[in-house]
Amino acid sequence: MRTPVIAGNWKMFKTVEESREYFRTFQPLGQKEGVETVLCVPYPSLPELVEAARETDIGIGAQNMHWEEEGAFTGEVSPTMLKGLHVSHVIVGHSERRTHFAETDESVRLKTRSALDHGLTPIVCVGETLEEREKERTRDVVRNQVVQALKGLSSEEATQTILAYEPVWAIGTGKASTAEDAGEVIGFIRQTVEEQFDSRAAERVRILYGGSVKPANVDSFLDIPDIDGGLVGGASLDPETFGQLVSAAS
Ligand code: G2H
Repeated sequence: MRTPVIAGNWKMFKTVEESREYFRTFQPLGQKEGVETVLCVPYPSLPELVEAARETDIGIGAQNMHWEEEGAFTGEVSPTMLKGLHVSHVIVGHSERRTHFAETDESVRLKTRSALDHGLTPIVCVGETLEEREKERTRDVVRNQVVQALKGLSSEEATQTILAYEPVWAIGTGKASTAEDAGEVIGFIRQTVEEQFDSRAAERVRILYGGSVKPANVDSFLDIPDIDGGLVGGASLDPETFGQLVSAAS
């Protein structure tokens, strides 16, 4: 009943020219029956890729945004600007932003609210650090991040978000969580959504796993019923590899 999502997060990689080149190869590979494919790319590549993806089912997303529509916020990009480009998705609260750019639960909440208000699908990232996992705080940390991010939304709005569980220790390290561990935390996130909203929201909201997803391990994640797809960094940078991940979900 939930359409799987395979979302690429290019992070700070690829010039506009490289993005154009990538998309030429990726376009036929990225459109598969029954899968929602999204590419979240650096701001400069957005106009080019939105245009290239116009006649396709591939969504083009940003990796961050400010929550205000405009203002004196040097270096920031607003939801109105993204919407004006026909961007469909935006990653919110990625751990790299929480760690390196002082993103807080409150800014994540404001961005999630604002994305929905502007018709953008927020991909809201949560996940514990290695230290938190070792102290057995995973559930507390993840529950708190989910509850704070979705605070104030209606049940229907909660279903319009995409959540991504990305254990920080598995990001870009090549060391993925086991599918069982990821499935357990994602099941717990679904339960948290049920407690915060209702069972309908819990059944409908898509929850992805992120952290060193690659062709060799993607099936193990997709086999877990609670896991609705992946948020993919490194393995999304090559169009053929990323195409394999989309195929795996179809
Ligand atoms: C986690 C993920 C993409 P990678 O950050 O969001 O990156 O797949 O490289 O671990």
